Amino acid sequence: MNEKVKEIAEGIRSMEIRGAGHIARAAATALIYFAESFMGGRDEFLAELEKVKEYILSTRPTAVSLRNALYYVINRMQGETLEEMRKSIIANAEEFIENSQKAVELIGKYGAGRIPHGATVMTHCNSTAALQCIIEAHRQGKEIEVINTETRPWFQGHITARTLAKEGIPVTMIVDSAVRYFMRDVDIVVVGADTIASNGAVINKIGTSQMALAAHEARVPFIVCAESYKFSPETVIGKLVKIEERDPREIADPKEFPDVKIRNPVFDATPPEYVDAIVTEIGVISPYLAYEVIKEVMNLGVKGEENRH
Ligand code: RUB
Repeated sequence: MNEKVKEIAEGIRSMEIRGAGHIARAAATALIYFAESFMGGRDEFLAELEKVKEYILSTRPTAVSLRNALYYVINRMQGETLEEMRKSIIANAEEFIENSQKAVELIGKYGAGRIPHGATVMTHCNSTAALQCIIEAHRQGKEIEVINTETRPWFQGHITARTLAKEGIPVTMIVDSAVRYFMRDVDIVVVGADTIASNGAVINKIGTSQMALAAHEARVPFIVCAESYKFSPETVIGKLVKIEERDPREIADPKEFPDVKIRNPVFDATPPEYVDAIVTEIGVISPYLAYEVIKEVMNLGVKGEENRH
């Protein structure tokens, strides 16, 4: 396996590269490295491409962005000769990366419109798309402040808090279990997503669904920011989103807890009834329109051969 591809794949597995958008762009970048450096014949190229795809797919199971990025690049491949195919993979990957960056910018603009002047915003984990909305609202001159969770066990909230503080946005970091306690001070919740199912359920960092429940109870709007490639075509045919469960040692040393089972699921599903809107680059939609996004953007049944199985 190409060294650069390995480096990226293992970076995703070990969470050095993390967050659904970053993972997707990294997967596309890995395909560029693969295509650029491949030495061999046309048939070997196709066989090796399949192996690279499977290898990258194995790194993290929940974020559909990874899968959609790989399929975007590979399913659109054109050409008969090795050189044509190589060029096509590189062009498709560059197109995916560019589109995904533009999508985040647009989401920022649309999402910022939802954040009122003077609002206290709550967020969870570290989402580029959610942060883009919050930062854009601040840049538009809205006086906002943020309450963010530390996000155990990986503490992605530390990145979020530092990013917001650097932007000059007042930010208060809390433990994950303090979400309901603080919800009374919150005007809007803005989070990201790893995957959106066809019924509008949002799969995001563990704890997101508790935040949604607390927001629902306090009648606080709950907004999800997600590029269209985070919508899962597979869920249309009833496939469930696999929730990644990571090594328990990320939480505590099992040796210090003999006879105790430690579990570490890292994502959860928030049902659509707790989601007020999903901000995509296509526009702001109700979670109940998730299927329409999948139909429009993923060309279900045309390019999505793999999704039928
Ligand atoms: C990250 C996470 C983020 C989404 C969206 O989990 O749950 O909220 O991936 O992020 P992890 P983005 O740290 O386990 O990858 O908006 O950057 O795509």
